[in-house]
Amino acid sequence: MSGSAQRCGISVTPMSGSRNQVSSISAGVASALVGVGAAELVAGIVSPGSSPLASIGAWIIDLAPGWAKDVMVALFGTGDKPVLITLTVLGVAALGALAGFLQHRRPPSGVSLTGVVTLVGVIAAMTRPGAGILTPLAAVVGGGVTVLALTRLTRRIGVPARPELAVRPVVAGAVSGSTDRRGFLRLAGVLSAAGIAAVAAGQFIGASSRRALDAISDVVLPAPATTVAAPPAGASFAIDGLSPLVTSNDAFYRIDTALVVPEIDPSEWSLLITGMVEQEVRITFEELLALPLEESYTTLMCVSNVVGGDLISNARWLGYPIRDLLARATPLDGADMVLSRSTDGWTAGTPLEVLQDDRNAILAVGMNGAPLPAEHGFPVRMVVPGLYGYVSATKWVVTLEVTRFADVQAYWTTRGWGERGPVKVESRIDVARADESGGALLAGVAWAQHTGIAGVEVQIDDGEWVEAETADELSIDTWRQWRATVPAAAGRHTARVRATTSAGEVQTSDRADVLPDGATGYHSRDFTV
Ligand SMILES: Nc1nc2c(c(=O)[nH]1)N[C@H]1C(S)=C(S)[C@@H](COP(=O)(O)O)O[C@H]1N2
Ligand SMILES: [Mo]
Repeated sequence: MSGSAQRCGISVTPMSGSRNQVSSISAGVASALVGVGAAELVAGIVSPGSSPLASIGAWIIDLAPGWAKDVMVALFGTGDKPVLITLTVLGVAALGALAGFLQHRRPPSGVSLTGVVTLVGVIAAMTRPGAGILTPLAAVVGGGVTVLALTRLTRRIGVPARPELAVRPVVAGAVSGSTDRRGFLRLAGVLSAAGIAAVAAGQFIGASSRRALDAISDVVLPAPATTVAAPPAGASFAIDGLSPLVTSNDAFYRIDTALVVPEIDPSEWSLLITGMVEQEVRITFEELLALPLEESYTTLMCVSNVVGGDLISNARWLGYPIRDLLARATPLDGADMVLSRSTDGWTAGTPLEVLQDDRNAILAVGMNGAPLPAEHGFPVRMVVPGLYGYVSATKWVVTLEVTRFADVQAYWTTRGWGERGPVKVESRIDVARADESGGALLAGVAWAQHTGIAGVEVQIDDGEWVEAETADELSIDTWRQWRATVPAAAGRHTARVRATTSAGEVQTSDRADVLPDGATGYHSRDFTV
């Protein structure tokens, strides 16, 4: 049939059934490919970990039987990832074909199918390690674009071929004459190609930042020049429900303003020490790793930790003293603050003297024997014993500007939080329950970083304060476990705890809110004997 005779889309014979089917299937494939392209672009730009294709692919890998994985590796070697992506794209196209067919036959069944596939994409992405709040975005955008394209395209195909509709004038713009049909197929083809190009672009964009993430597992930390002894057995009580003395990286609390975790290629990272210094100093990751690194235990905590809260964790850090790096730059007289800046612009203002005294204020590269996890500041962060995180613990740190409190304000200080942020002595009850003795078992942690905990007392209801047993001190910079077995009659009780620092300061019962510089007050917990 020659198409040149018909141009204006007016026809009394709609496309035959099989032609309509070809069009609807093409529409479905094109919509799916455009959608997946949009999804991969979004994923590549926003967070490569959320690529729905890669997540579904990874899901398939997880679910696939061992032999299937072996076959993949045998057939494709290390190229199995692109192959998997290609296969998944083909699968999406096949689902798209089905959706197009269904949407044309029985709308909105194609849209429903798209919804289901989108949901699978969201779930696959959300269940990957490191999923964040932006993770579902890519799949949702992809699903939305697919639905939009699918409904628009299938609307142009006219009606399903049924005998009673054989002589029905087609709606304006519907695909009818062969020219229009060709135009339609060409449009579908262009959309499909654009979709595939977008998938490739998304993978390409994502790959560069994924390289940074892969870099974490590539980092080999040097042996510490100064090691810290393993925690003595006496520093931990074996009590169910008591916070472990050292927090695992996975369980470590996380607080930051970063919607998208900064991804830094360590080979491109450097730290600049600038501002009120005799000479600027720049140090690369390689140079930092070559320095004599020191291990230390420091308990980090957030100023937003309410009494009894869990925004506090303890780790064994590996890093280099900031004091020694500052010495290279030689701060000028009059400077009293170091404004540390993260790659994403976040800042903390730390008293200069705190970074120059003998405490373990470090540029940390290691956490519990591993490189820093991305969420905890990879490749380099600050750790400063004795200060809340918001004035000291800059993750993804790239600049230390020596300056003055009078001249600049850091991120949270401009928002009403205290300028200096020394930690306050606090204690927490993790465990309060009846025990075999007929009384109650209480246990928890107490902290006053860089001062140390001398003792802990507990109180049942409004009784006498009694001394709790403290575990051995790991370091004055870490929290300290405590436990107590106390007599308690049958019934409901309230337990309270308070700590005394090594400087003799008794924790105050005055309740203070977290704003502006940290909560105070006694933690209490109800229990029944
Ligand atoms: N770049 C950057 N670093 C940051 C923050 C941030 O928002 N951005 N938050 C700080 C705060 S308020 C705290 S309490 C600690 C928390 O560190 P963590 O997430 O490793 O526990 O990081 C600090 N470092
Ligand atoms: Mo914090």
